[in-house]
Amino acid sequence: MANAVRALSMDAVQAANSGHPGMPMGMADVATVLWSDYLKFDPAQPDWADRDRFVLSAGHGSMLIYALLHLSGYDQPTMDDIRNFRQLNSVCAGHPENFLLPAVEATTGPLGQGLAMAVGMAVAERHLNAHYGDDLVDHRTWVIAGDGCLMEGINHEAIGLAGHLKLGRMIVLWDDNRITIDGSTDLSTSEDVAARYAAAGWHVAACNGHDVAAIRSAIDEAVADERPSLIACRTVIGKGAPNLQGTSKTHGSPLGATEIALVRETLGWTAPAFEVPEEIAADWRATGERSKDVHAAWRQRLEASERAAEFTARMHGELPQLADWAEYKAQVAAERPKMATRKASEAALSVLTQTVPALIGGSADLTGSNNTKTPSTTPLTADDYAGRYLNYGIREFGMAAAMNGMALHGGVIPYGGTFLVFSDYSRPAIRLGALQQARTVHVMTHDSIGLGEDGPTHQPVEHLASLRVIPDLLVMRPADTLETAECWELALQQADRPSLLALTRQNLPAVRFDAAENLCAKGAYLLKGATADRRVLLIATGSEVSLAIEVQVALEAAGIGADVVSMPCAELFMEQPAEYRAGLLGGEGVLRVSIEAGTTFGWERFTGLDGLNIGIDQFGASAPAEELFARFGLTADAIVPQIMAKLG
Ligand SMILES: Cc1ncc(C[n+]2csc(CCOP(=O)(O)OP(=O)(O)O)c2C)c(N)n1
Ligand SMILES: [Mg+2]
Repeated sequence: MANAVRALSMDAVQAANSGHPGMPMGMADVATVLWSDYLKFDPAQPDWADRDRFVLSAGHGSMLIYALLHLSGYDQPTMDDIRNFRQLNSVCAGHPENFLLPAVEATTGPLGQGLAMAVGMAVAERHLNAHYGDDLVDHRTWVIAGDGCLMEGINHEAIGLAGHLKLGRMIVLWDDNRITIDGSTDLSTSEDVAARYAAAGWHVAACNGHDVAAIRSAIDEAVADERPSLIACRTVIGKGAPNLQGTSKTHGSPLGATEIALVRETLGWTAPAFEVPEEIAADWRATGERSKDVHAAWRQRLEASERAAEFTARMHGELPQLADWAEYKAQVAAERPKMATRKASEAALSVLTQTVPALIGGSADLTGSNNTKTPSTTPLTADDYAGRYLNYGIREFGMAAAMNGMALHGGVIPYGGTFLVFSDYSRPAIRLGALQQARTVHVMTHDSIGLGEDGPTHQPVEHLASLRVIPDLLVMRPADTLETAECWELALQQADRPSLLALTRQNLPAVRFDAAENLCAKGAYLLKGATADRRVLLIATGSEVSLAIEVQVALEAAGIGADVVSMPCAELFMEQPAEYRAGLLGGEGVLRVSIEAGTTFGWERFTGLDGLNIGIDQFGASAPAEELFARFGLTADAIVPQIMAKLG
């Protein structure tokens, strides 16, 4: 059975003339044992809520999962898909993509992130178990990881979190082949990986990854242990290739026709490429039948459960009716609070976390600054998985990756906070979340020089622009308490993409007084129209919207009409019909001015090349916020003359 995986892998890579045969050939035995004896799965229903989660963290070995899925009886990938490995429109992409194959739990390829996402899946599993019981939620999270996944920095964050939370149902099978692309791992590491995992509170076992009995006993040990487990599976990369196995040559290139013929001889594998002898195919199909009864029994329990509808809706990511929400927004509109948007976020979350039990909050050790904790979100700990607030520790990347894993698991909607400037630390996971269509909400506070005294290390300048370039990520920068509420509502409604809220440390005056319609949904809207003949269009975001209003007042006093457009979310604006966009921003001879306390990069697309872009194209400085806004020219006094000069 393992040789079927080897043959499909080497033949698909050969046909594509690109890919990674070494890892699937090396881990074929371990994976076959996992599929045959342990993994709880039903190919007839890839999205069965209580299936075990399997994450191929070493995503370059994608042929391993494609072979396993095909052989065990999933509808997809078909053998034709495998023949078209790595070709345009094949579901068998170079690296496994969760949006192409239903049974691929996570998109992997950036080493280390798969394992870190699996931590989030294991958190979601325990959390839902605490709420719905063993009858409905009781599964494991399995990971296959390579040397690279363990070497990446994120591994430290991920296993630290998993060990601390005692995620005993998570088991990592480490492809301990001591080879990476450059050659032997001796070239680059002397680390005692087992000791490191043990120090993080993990159970560590080892086995010969080509000895079925040894693999079984190591997995049995891991299953029995209460801690998360790492199993070091000693393997030979490219196992079965007589001249190349054990070398980095098998890592990422086709073996070549000659070597492939020798593999067939060595393994006694006589079937032609992309054919599996019926006897072996039948054994593989039987692995896919293994959990049928377990699945049927689970389905009966679900049907008998009073909470079946609620559980199913939640696993499908449906939002409940937002109780008290309209009242909350109306109250904000009436009260017009002067408030930092991070506080406004907390206020919105207090209402939302009460009505949306799926929301799980957290922060990378900045809870008091990110304002992410609410009365409804008690701590989620190893002693109480039912809690809804994760103290992620100072692990921004690990947090964002775990949030992706939670979202992909389903049943929970994670949000997590840090300072906007540290989005640099979590960015690879923000990107992978967007690619994977995962609903997460990144709460990024202290979103400009407005944070003041902490200085340029803590003051984001280029971050808004750099985050806006990530496809399928909504970057939202609300201007006041009401816009913050609207942005939160929108973020929750994005079933298949992440959002990032950029929020201020400093207080902001209210600028919106009517809650009847969620205007942020349009991405940008006319906040305050010109009274005099319109010659200027001011476009601002977040804390600079109230500044734009000051500028408008000064211009109007000088007889120059100016519109103020609030643009909390450029991405949503770009999704509006062309007429709406042109209606809002268009107009012959109107000077368009952007105002944002960050780099001006990219604003030309809304102001045109002959517009005016007010921003900060340099690093900030350490001082009280008000002095910084003056120092960097973000005051009406500094901006109005520039507009006058430009108007001529
Ligand atoms: C973050 C990241 N950096 C680099 C790469 C490129 N890369 C892919 S596989 C690999 C080597 C990984 O070694 P190992 O995990 O031991 O895989 P093996 O060679 O054993 O299959 C590298 C550097 C990547 N995919 N992700
Ligand atoms: Mg390796």
